[in-house]
Amino acid sequence: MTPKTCTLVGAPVQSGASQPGCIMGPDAFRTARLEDTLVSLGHKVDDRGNVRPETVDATKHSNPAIHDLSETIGWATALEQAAFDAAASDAMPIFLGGDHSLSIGTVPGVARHWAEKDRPLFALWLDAHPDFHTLETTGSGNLHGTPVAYFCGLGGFDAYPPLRAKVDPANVCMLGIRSVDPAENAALAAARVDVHDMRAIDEHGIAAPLRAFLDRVRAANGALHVSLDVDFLDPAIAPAVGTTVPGGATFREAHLVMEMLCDSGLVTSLDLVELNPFLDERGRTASLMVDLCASLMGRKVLDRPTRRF
Ligand code: 5AB
Ligand code: MN
Ligand code: MN
Ligand code: MN
Repeated sequence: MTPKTCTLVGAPVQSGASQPGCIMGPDAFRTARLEDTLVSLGHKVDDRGNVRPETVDATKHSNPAIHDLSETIGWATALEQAAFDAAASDAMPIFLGGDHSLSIGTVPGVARHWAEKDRPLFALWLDAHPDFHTLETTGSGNLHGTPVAYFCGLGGFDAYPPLRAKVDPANVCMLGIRSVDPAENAALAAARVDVHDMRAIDEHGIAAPLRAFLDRVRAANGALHVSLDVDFLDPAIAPAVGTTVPGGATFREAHLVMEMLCDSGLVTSLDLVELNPFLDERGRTASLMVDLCASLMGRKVLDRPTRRF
């Protein structure tokens, strides 16, 4: 793949999850040699260190389950600007989480950049969960369950920062889904999001829906943001996450997704999220996430063009 400048943006957010630990995520990715790995693939790396959240006034919501709303808004505000700046430099921003509430900032930030360039933003959501709750429907009050509904412009987010650029829900594709709450199920159907649950992947494989989505991105001259939640992966290979769900993507399914994304040349930004190093076993999940990033950024088994059958 053509060499890029990868801009690393640390986002040690943990206010959106129920268990502490994601605060250590960016340092674990650095310890697992993300930078050296990208350099060995021929890329330049610009590590901008960690973002710090804005301070916002205490905010209350009528849903009593919600916790850490002001802190999460503070992160989202700072990350929206950091993501916009990182995308504007024409590099490849890689956001190091942090829990998935960081996408409340990163996706709108890159969407604002691409809106200015008149290119539609598409999003590939690799996750066990659709993260499609609004502030009204979340039962756990864990705000890492809300980013997609927010950046797709659904109602019920008066407390979050006003969206400067939204993502059309028709431009979102989800793979690996296997835990959906009833309110999310209804909202996903109404918004016509392209959701592929693990049952569909078992039956048809993971390549077919991804290929169809990438064809749509290419036809629209779109930009593509990829959001990789550790719990997309099967917990047997990726234990370091607070929200494990059995029956996730295998090692090869996950690498195949990354290899196909690499071949497509369409990916313009990436979130690596939900890594909780406190729950890891000798760094194996952090290392697997770095290896998946390497596949996305050009690591190949054979040094020759991919054969098509
Ligand atoms: B994650 C659940 N739907 O709302 C909720 O890990 C899980 O970013 C959300 O995908 C999981 O609490 C959020 C039950
Ligand atoms: Mn998630
Ligand atoms: Mn998840
Ligand atoms: Mn999670």
